[in-house]
Amino acid sequence: MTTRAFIGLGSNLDAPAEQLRSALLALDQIAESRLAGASALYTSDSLLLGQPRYTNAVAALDTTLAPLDLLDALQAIENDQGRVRNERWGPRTLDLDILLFGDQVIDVPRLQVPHYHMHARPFVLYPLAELVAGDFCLADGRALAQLLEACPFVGLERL
Ligand code: A4P
Ligand code: MG
Repeated sequence: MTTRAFIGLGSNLDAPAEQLRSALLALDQIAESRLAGASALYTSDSLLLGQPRYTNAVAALDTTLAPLDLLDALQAIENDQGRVRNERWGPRTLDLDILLFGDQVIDVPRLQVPHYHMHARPFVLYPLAELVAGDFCLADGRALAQLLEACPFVGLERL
């Protein structure tokens, strides 16, 4: 069965826009998966003081992989693009998060979906809104339109 997943992409090191463009090509190469769409790129300040500005985007990926197999594939792409995991939340060449996996709610040690905090992050919600219909709801029932209303387009720059 094919599931549409939404992937959040983020980078704040080593030419972030290029990192995201490479990552989009790599997403389309994942086994049993096809890139179905991608938002524009957006820049915004880091949530953490003192880190470089981030570039973010959201991609739609149609896949027949199981969620944890998709997570493995995403982490392999992060590693390929030079992701070094020192400190949690540290600056990174590439962060790939599974925002949504069809209408599934997943809560296992390695994977929580919908991605925590996505409902309050403009750099996730506005790019996601480019890829879905106006009445779109997250797997946990929250309406995207309401989340956008509560999360102003502040500090985001659409490239
Ligand atoms: N994991 C659990 N659920 C998921 C999921 N839905 N998708 C686990 C992906 N992974 C998930 O991830 C740590 C572990 O989370 C994984 O091994 C996986 O099993 P990580 O990517 O190594 O850690 P991280 O990215 O440092 O943590 P996290 O929580 O993803 O960081 P955030 O919350 O993404 O924060 N400011 C702007 N403007 N834009 C940004 O993108 N990002 C951060 C990082 C801070 N500030 C930012 C941005
Ligand atoms: Mg992450």
